[in-house]
Amino acid sequence: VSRLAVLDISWFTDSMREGRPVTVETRHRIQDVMEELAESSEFNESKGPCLAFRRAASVLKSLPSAVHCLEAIQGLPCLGEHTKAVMEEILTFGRSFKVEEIRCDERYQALKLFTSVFGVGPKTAEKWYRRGLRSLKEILTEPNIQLNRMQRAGFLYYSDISKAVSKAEAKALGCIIEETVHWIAPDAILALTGGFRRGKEYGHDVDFLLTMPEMGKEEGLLLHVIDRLRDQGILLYCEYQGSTFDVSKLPSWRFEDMDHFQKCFLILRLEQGQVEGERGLQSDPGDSRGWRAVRVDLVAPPVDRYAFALLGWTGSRQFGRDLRTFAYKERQMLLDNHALYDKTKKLFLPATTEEDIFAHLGLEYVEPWQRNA
Ligand code: DCP
Ligand code: MG
Repeated sequence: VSRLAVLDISWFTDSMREGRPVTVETRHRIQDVMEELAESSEFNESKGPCLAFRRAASVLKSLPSAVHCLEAIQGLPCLGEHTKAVMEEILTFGRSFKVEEIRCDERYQALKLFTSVFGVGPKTAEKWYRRGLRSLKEILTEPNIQLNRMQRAGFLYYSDISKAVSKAEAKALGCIIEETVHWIAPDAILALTGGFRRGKEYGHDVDFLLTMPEMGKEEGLLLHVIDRLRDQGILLYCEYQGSTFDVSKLPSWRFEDMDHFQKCFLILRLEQGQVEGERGLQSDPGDSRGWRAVRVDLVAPPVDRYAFALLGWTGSRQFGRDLRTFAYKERQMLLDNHALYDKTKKLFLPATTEEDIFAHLGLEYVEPWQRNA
């Protein structure tokens, strides 16, 4: 909601009128509009348009310079009629009437608010909306609403976990996780993944991958780590999911859901003193608690799947989607977070590093910081 409030693109028309170049910031604002349209399509279960708007945002993100005229967008890939029409509106009038209409829509506002709670997906949000609920307060005070454990944690830590996590905070959590994992198993393999591995300054959570050098030894590791975090008094919430990984299953190139590795979704307590730098914790001014709650994901694949999991969990979501589509359409290969399968040779292609996977695909290695599609 706060992001919507700051999204005012009227100044953009002034730049156009005065012939000033449109800055990188402009691009971010058009990207934001595309993301909002994608989100709105997602709420309407329009998968096609949703992906089209996300792809458009991604194309804009990758441009070396700002778009400031209609001719410039004509030559761009992945921009369909719908997307182009919206961009045309923005470039001509400095605003998108369609987006403005969406922003004012009661259902969109409610669904966006409800899904901002950890544990609340579009289906639950829709259900609450249909029951006439419009605010978080109404949900908490409605006697007939049964929240599950994850949603209760989502509401309890709402103000902390809806605040961005900084790089310094991610680093501090990295130290805690590393110390915990290596205290249990000194030879465990651990990696920071997600947006922070791609070099992002801020994220919504911190993602880690861990495994053991010997196959099968990773099985009890995650539960040990959870126990140890609990013993340290920093485990505020834990949702553990055991492995449902089936080695005989072919990878799915349309893979969008969660993978089948053992994992846990956590909320951890991070102390001010553990975060380096002047600014320390990302907390409200005047908040003197000295700690904040942070969302952390830990995923534990077997070591022979580690490279695939690392590639998948490093993201970005759009980069993963594009890579899987490339593998399928250009190489007749199926790629997901678990494996790579060559359909022509009818063979699983093993990989111990991400470099191996790019090599199998006949691609040059792409560094994590270049994967922010
Ligand atoms: N991922 C995936 N499929 C899922 C969940 C995650 O492919 N069902 C991948 C893509 C993401 C990465 O894992 O880039 C990490 O997931 P996050 O949702 O944490 O996304 P990011 O870390 O990229 O961004 P942020 O946490 O800043 O929102
Ligand atoms: Mg993340």
